Amino acid sequence: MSRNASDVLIETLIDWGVDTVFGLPGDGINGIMESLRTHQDKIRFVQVRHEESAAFAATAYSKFTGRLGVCLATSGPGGLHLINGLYDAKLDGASVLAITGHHYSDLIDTNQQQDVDLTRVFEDVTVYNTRVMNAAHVANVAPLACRMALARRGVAHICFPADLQTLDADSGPRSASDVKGHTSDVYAAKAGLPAEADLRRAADVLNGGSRVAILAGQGALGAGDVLEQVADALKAPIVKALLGKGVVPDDSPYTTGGIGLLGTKPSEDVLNDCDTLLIVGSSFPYIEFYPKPGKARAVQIDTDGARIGLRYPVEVGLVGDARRSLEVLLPHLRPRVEHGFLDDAQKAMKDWWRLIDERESSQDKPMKPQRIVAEVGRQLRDDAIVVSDSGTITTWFARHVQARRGQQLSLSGNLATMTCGLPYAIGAQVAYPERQVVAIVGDGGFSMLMADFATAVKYELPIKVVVIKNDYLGQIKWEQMVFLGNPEYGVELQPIDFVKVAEACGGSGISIDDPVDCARAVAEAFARPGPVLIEAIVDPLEAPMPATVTREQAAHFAQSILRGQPKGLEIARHALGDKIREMV
Ligand SMILES: Cc1ncc(C[n+]2csc(CCOP(=O)(O)OP(=O)(O)O)c2C)c(N)n1
Ligand SMILES: [Mg+2]
Repeated sequence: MSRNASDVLIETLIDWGVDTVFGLPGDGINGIMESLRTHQDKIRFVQVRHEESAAFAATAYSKFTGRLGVCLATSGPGGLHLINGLYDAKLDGASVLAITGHHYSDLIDTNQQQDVDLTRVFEDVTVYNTRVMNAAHVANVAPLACRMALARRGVAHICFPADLQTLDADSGPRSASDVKGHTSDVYAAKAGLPAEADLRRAADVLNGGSRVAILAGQGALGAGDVLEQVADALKAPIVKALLGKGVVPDDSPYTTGGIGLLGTKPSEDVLNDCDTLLIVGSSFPYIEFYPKPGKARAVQIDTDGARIGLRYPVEVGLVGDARRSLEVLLPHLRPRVEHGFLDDAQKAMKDWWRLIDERESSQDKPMKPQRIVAEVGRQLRDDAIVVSDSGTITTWFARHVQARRGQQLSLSGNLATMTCGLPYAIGAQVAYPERQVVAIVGDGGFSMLMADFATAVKYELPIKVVVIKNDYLGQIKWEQMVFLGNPEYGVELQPIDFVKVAEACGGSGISIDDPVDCARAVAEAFARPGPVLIEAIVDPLEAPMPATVTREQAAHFAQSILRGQPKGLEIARHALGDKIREMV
C-alpha cells in the first residue's frame, strides 16, 4: 500500500517519539484520522469532548514528561477551540504541536464554509506556524515543527488542507532543490552551560552577600538536590514561585514555601529583607514581591537569555540549564559560616505552619476548603501528580498541599486560566498510567469542560478529581470586594450536583460536607478503581487571605460592605483578619 501525505506526518510523529495525539475528529482532518487508525499500534488517539481539553492535555503531557505534546483539531471551529490551551503552553513554555485541518486547498480564502485561516489566527501563539502546500512539503515541515516546539519550548502549528491529506506521498510536484530525504528526525538539546567568566562574577556577588535568598521557579524542577546544596552553602532560604512548587519538598529545611498573594509570610519577609538574590529558573510575574530594585544584588540563572533581567535588575546572568549551572556554580561558592538569615526564616516557618495547621484542622461547618484540600494532600502517594486550576482553589492548593519528593505539581501558571485542571489530569495520566493523578479544581472551572470526565471513563484513566464546591466564582467575588471596594456581582453559580455528573459520565463520585468525614471519604475515593470525583461542599465565605493584608485592601473590603456586600458583616466577623475587623 502506498503512503499518503498524512502517513508521512504520522510516521514523522512516531519517529519523534510521540505516542499520543489528543483531539476530536472533523471533516477537515479525516485523512489524518485514517492514518492514525492505520498506525494505532504505534500511536494512540485520545478523543476528548472539547478541543480546548486536547490542547491542555497536550500541554500537561509536555510539562510532566518534558516531551512533545500533540493535539489535533479540525478546520474552523475545531482549531479555534484549541486556542486557550495553546496560549497556556506558550506562556508556561510547554512544547506542543497543534495539527489542524482546512477545507480544500483550491477554495481557501473564497468564503467557503469553515474558511478560517488558522495560520493567521495562530500567528501570535506559535513559534512555528505553517500550512501544508503539497504532499512533498509534509516531509520537510513536520520534523521542523517537532524540533521547533522542543527547541523553543513553545507551540508549533501545522495546518493541513483536507484534499492534500490523502495525496500520494511519492508522486506529485517536487522542486529540484527539494532533495528527497534531506531532513532528519534527530533532536539535540543545548548543553546548557554558562560561561566560566560569568560563573566567577556570579560567585563573587553571592559570596559577598550576608542575607542571601533564592527564588526558584519551574526552570529549577529536577534540580532540587543541587539547589539545596547551594542553599546550604549560602545559608539561603529558598522561596518557591508557584510553578516551582515541586522544586524542593515543602518540608525541606531550606524552603519558606510559596510567594505572592497565595504565598507565605516568611517568603515575603525573606525577599524583603535579603541583600542578595539568586533567581533560578523563574520569571515569577508579581514584581511587587521582589526586593525593591537596587536593594539586593542579584544573579539569575535561566535557559533563555531573553529572560535575564526581566523582573529584577540582576548584575550577572547565567544562561544555562538550572541543574548543570548550579552544579558548576557550587564549587565557586564559599560555604558561609554565619546562618542567622536562614535560622530566622526557619523560625518564622514554624509559626507559619502553626497557623496553617490551625486552619486545616477546623471542624467548623460549613466545612473550610483548607480542611479538605489538606486531607487530600496528606493522603497523596509519593509518586502523585497533582494539578490545580485558577480560583481560590489555587491558594488552597498552594498553601495546603505539602509537596513531597517524587511528586510533580502544576497548573496554568502564567495564563492562569480556569478549567485546565481536568484535562491536565487526563494528559498526566495518559503519560503515566501507573502514577496517582489528582486534580484539585473549583466548581466554576470544572463545569467549563466537565464533559471530559467521560474521556477519563472511556480510556479507563483512574484520575481523582476533587471539586471544591462553593457555588461561586469565588476568586472574583473576593477581588471585586478587596481590589475595588465593590459588592459582589455576577459571581454566584447555579449549583450543580457533581456526583450525578460523574455518574452520568459513567464514573463515580462521593459528596462530603462534614469535616469529620474528610479523611474517610478521601481514602475511599483514592482506593476506588477508575475515575472518581470528590464533591467537597465548602464554606463560600472563606476568603483566600494574602499573608499580609494591606490597609488599602482592608479599606476596600470595608467599603464593599458599606456598599451592600451580602453577608458582609458575617464575612468580616468570621473569616477575615483583625485589620479588616478594625475598619468595619
Ligand atoms: C477561562 C477563564 N475565565 C475567567 C477567568 C477569571 N477567573 C479567575 S478565577 C475565577 C473564578 C474561579 O471559580 P471556581 O473555579 O469556582 O473557583 P473558586 O474561585 O470558587 O475557588 C475566574 C472567573 C480565568 N482566569 N480564566
Ligand atoms: Mg467556586
